[in-house]
Amino acid sequence: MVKHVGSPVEPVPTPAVDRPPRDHPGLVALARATLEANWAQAHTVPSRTLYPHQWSWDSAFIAIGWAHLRPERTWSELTSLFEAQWRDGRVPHIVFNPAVSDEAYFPGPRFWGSTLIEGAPARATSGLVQPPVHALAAWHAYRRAPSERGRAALGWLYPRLVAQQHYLSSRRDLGGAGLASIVHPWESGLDNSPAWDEPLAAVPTEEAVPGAYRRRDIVHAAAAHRPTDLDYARYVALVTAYRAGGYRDEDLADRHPFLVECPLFNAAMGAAESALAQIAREIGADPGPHHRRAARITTALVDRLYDPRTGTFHPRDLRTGRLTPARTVLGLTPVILPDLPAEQVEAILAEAGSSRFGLAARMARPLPSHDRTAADFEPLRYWRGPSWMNITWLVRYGLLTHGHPRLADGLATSMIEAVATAGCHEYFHPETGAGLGSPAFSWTAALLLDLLAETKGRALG
Ligand code: 9WN
Repeated sequence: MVKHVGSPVEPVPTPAVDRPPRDHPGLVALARATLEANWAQAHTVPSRTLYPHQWSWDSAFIAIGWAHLRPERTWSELTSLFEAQWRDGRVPHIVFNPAVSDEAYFPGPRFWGSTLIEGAPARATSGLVQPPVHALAAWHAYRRAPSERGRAALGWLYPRLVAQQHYLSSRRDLGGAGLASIVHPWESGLDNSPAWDEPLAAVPTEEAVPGAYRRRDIVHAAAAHRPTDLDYARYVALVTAYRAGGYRDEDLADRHPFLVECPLFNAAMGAAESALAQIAREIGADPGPHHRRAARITTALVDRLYDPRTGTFHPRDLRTGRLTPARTVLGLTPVILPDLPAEQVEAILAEAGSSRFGLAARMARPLPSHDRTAADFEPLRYWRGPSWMNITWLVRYGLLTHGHPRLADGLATSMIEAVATAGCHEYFHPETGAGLGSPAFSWTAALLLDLLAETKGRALG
């Protein structure tokens, strides 16, 4: 079996991935070594080569992993991220490390120009956001390792998490129906998903100057696995448009070429309210408003993004008013909502259990990011087919929430097997389980620890 495809060996000390351990203690040691090697003072980089700064939703997942090893780092990870929160409440999707050169990642701090924007922090950041999984992660990590330090950190985080929700549910409710819109595929976290093909195709690239920027991702990963140059031109055009308006959201509905309501993003926003209700109770605040907001978001998500004809959830393109047609793994993610109605839970189980995604108590292959039977399914390309640990973890979390432990176990086993065979890769071939992308990826290691703790290594037989 191929161990890792098309990505060079990391130039920093990383755990060996040639022969990953197949036993529980060995896998814990691999995950620990991966996270330790990616730790950078107060946060963890997703990958030393591809992503040498702090990423927003990565830090949420990574915080869960640290709860199993060094709980104080859980709180350091989340605190350092929220210290870069903007005055309007947005939590930037990248917080740049000033010690790393501007050229190490594209688009770097100079391109974003955040420090020129009023209300942005002194530390350079991007101007976009990512799925708000932080409240859920903070609560989950706290329950894994409760402590006084943890409770104090929850107290510090709580108003900031509330401000993050407020930003998303007010300034980003561009459709006016109670859901947040994303303004860039990078905000979805599933950047290159076929879900964005339609809305992205409408983004003009005429102003893109050939050679004006140099992609860094394809220095570290195989170009055939990454988004195309045309996709990048559109990504850059979207950032340029948002930046030109000072990253203001007020009149985006009139001028921005990409506005989409994403099922995962909004499911995360709803699940965040449920987690905030738990956090509020723990720190002596009122959980009531959070329960009410969670219920409103779930209702809006079902009304706006569930298609009874396909029996799954789809993103809504606000430019056309239509749901985008691809059946991607995004459609399964509303299962993380604790109050999702039984009809939609059943629909998700049917979609997940179909030949498109292959969910079962015993899974021969890991969960793909896109419909296996689709003509545009690409097993090697970023988010267009490969299996990812964080999505597997989220869907599994939802299955447990809705009382399906055997299916949840099936998902965990398939992913643990993939890591035991290939190492802590960024993503995995959905048919063979071969490792792809960065070979020492932080959220894979972090969530592996969480899965191992819950399954006690059962997956390894
Ligand atoms: C752009 C860091 C991030 C993840 C995203 C993943 C990828 C960046 C990129 O890496 O996105 O934000 O350069 O491709 O798609 O989910 O947070 O791991």
